[in-house]
Amino acid sequence: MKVTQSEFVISAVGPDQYPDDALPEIALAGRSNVGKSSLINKLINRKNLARTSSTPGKTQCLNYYRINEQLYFVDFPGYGYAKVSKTQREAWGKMIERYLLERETLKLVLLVVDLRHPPSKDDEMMYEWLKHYEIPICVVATKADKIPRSRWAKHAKQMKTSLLLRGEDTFIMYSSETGMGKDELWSVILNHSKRDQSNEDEQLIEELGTEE
Ligand SMILES: Nc1nc2c(ncn2[C@@H]2O[C@H](COP(=O)(O)OP(=O)(O)O)[C@@H](O)[C@H]2O)c(=O)[nH]1
Ligand SMILES: [Mg+2]
Repeated sequence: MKVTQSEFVISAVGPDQYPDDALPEIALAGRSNVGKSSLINKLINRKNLARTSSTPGKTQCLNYYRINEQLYFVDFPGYGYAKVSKTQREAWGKMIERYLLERETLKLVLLVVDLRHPPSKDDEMMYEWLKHYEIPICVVATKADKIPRSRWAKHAKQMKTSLLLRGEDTFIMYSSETGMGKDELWSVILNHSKRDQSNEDEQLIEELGTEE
């Protein structure tokens, strides 16, 4: 994927601020500090567009990045940050839940986890939540460069087993340092952003047809 244009659009606090141009959206969920911003930067070859956060957990917004006038990356606020109050946590949950339930342009969630460690309880809950809503998921296990190649397979297996990863969901080992997994991830993203579009077009044509 050749990224010729990428820009930060908005830190949205609610639905009325989400873009309304109906481009496909790829959301990123994961623990604070897991490497979501770095993942986006590596994908689009920008050093610092998605700022690698200095104060994790602080942002309670959905950060929108538009890529090639073709799709959006939507960076969720990281979960599992200890210093966040219960009220903030609940507000986070409500915003994310509403987005996941109502956002028609959402095509795929990248669940970003740390390949070095087993998934956290929050990772497991997020995965089950997404399954419950029948949202397509790609699990991206990042920071692969931080463990030796000889242990990749073992860590991957442990991650998949602990998450109870279903066969329909892709699992990708990734590194924002080396670019490992980047091409594979782009192909999953593009595949999902195109998916349903033709179905939706057909549906629209059908609906228009019945109106006459
Ligand atoms: N070695 C290595 N470090 C990473 C990788 N991804 C992120 N990091 C580091 O992990 C820290 C948190 O990354 P960031 O992207 O800000 O995480 P976010 O809070 O999920 O957005 C930063 O210091 C990054 O440089 C990776 O793939 N490899
Ligand atoms: Mg970040």
